[in-house]
Amino acid sequence: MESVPQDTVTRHDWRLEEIEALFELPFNDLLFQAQTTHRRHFDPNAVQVSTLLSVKTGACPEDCKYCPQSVRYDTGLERESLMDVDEVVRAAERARAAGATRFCMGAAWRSPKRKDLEAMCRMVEAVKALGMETCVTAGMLTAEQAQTLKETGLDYYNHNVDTSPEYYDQVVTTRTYEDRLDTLENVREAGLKTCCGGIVGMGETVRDRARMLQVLANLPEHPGSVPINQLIQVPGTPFHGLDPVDPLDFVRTIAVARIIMPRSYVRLSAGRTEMSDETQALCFMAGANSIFYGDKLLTTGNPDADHDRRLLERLGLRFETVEGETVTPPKPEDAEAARA
Ligand code: SAM
Ligand code: DTB
Ligand code: SF4
Repeated sequence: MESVPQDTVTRHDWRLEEIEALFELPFNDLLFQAQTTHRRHFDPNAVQVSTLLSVKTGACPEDCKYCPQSVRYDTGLERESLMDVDEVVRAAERARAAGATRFCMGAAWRSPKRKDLEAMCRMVEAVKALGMETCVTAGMLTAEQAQTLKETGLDYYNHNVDTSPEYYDQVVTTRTYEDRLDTLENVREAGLKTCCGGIVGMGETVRDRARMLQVLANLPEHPGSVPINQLIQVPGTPFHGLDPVDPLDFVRTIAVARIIMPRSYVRLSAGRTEMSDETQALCFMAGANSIFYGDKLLTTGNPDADHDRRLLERLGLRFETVEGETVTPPKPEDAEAARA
């Protein structure tokens, strides 16, 4: 078997066999290596906290087989037009009072039209003015669109590769893997930070997971944030009814992401409502250091903020501030008081 390097630095030349060898390690060895890597670069007891808001919901023309927002699947989702800036700001204020440092605005588009992008820019400016980090996910971007968002003050753009290049056509047919990589390049070239990850549990093999992580780690820059989502199976989507992921395999994916992208924030993303507290604890142990916080993701549920606060408290984990310090998550009554 391949020997696995113990002292990993930031590399962009990961070979598939090396990554597969990490996946094959005994669980304890893998977690030890991931935790050791994590401690070298991060406060092991700090978690970066982002809150999501769907600013334009449903009726998306793309056919992503996991997504409740595709117009092609009957998921019973009500479509909603683009939100007003004021409404977005109120949601961001609530998220900030609850302790989130980053506000991620999602729009169900293939790519934004001119007036859509202008509206998103107004949202970014207004949320930025609250002192929060901003993130947008709105589909494919041209170089000019990425530049416009950068000039508005946007910090992160989220665009996931979702899976391996080999499995991609089983997941999405309306745009190519190359399209995704092109948008990521446009985002990077504009000087925006990238948030880029994928989904586990769409029927892919362990090799596909390794390939997906290889693509991410071998990008010219490691993404600033790497969201690892567990598929949320939404009735009406083609991927509803697939076999669930073994929780330990999910933890392994987090651990490998941590080892090969040692300085990125690895986000334990969608799917936490289906995970036990113990599985989530293992994910943090494996090097996850970011979560989506708040009762909703984009259109589906997320654990209650109350539950998350208790979980983090039980684990001795604290929220990271924008300045890189850590704080105890504000209690709802404190958050209420901060709003008043
Ligand atoms: N339309 C934009 C796009 O595709 O880039 C932005 C929004 S899209 C909902 C953002 C990401 O959420 C997807 O790339 C996918 O990785 C993740 N996602 C969507 N539906 C999901 C589901 N049911 N389970 C897990 N992750 C999901
Ligand atoms: C990411 O990787 N996961 C988030 C965020 N980036 C935009 C979205 C998860 C969406 C889950 C399904 C839903 O709520 O619609
Ligand atoms: Fe549209 Fe994004 Fe959902 Fe795909 S993942 S259907 S592009 S909203």
